[in-house]
This record gives sequence, structure tokens and C-alpha cells, in this order.
Amino acid sequence: MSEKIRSFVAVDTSVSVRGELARLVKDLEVKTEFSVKWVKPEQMHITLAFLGEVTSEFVQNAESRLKQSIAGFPEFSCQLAGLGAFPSVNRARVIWAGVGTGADRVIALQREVVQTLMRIGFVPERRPFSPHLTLGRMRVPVNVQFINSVSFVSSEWRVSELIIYQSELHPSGPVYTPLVRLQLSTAEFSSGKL
Ligand code: 2AM
Repeated sequence: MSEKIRSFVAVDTSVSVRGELARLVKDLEVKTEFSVKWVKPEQMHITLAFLGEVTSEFVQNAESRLKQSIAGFPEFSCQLAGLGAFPSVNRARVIWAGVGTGADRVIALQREVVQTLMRIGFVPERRPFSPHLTLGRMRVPVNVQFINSVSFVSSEWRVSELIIYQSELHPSGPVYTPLVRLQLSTAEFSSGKL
């Protein structure tokens, strides 16, 4: 039986946005008196679909299907804005940064990814997709009302690729490794230059 790969489909930010996120986390660390597992800024991403444990054949199949389905999906600009918590600010298990500019494109891209993967057996989550970038996780629910007074707006970056990541769980925390990078379409930009 082929070995299973824990994986997910995501989009990344940029080097400078990761720097901004590192500063944000430093600021939040000072403001939290409870224990939070902060995501390392270099591992932060916006998840579009969590695939779970899948075979390498599934990953290859997903790669070729997604390559086709996103071939016409144009690159777009994105910006993080605002902080939020899941499932609620009063009983938070996750603190996240929201998506401002480009949120509609992230939602459209997520829909495209999910619809494509459903054709090869992917079972999507029932809850509606809420675009976010996870900053930290708590073992027990806590009140994080303080995030309402933290203002955060990142600089803009260009989302130009989809990434299928492998997630390996270690005692020191998860390690995410890109397995596949799929380019979005640059057609919008090149057409003007032709
Ligand atoms: P998140 O984006 O809300 O943090 C890798 O674990 C990524 O897949 C994380 O970014 C995580 O969510 C996302 N994910 C979604 N559903 C998950 C699940 N059931 N278990 C683990 N990760 C999940």
C-alpha cells in the first residue's frame, strides 16, 4: 500500500508580508498572558483546501487536474487586514489575520480548487470558507477580546501560484514542505505587452 501524505492546498504571502507578520506576532505575544502556539512566520499561509492523508497518486492527480483548471485563473493582488478568532472571540482556539483586498479572488480560487478536487474524490468541509491566515492556536478556548483593539493591515502582494504542501507533524510543531507549485495565469499582464 502506498504511503500516505498529509497535505493541503494553500497560497503564500511574500517575504515582506512575512516580516510584517513576524512583527505582528511579537506584538501579540506581549499582549497574551495565556499559552499560544504561534505559527512561524515563514510557515504562514492561506489554506484553500485541507486534503488530509492522501496517496502520492492522489497528489499527482490533483496536480494535473488543478494545473488545467487554474490555467485561466489570473494572478491577483492580496492584502491582509484585521484580526479575528475561531470559533469566536470569547472562546477562541485560533487567532487569525483576515484577507482584505483580494478576498473575493481568494474565495473564487478556493471554489475552483474545491470543485476540481471533488471530481477526484475530495470531500470538502461543510462549513463555509472564510479566508484567513492562522497566526496562533490555543489548546483551550480563551477570551481574546484584546485583538479588537489591534489594528493590522499588511502591504499588498501578488498571488501568482497555488501550492500543494506536505504537512509533517513533529513534537516541536508541524513542518510544511511545498510538493507542487502551480502558476496562475499571467495573461492579463502579458496581453498588454504583445
Ligand atoms: P488553518 O489554515 O485554519 O490554520 C495545515 O494543517 C493547514 O491545513 C492549516 O493551515 C489548517 O488550517 C488547515 N486545516 C484545515 N482543516 C484541517 C484539519 N482538519 N486538520 C489540520 N489542519 C487543517
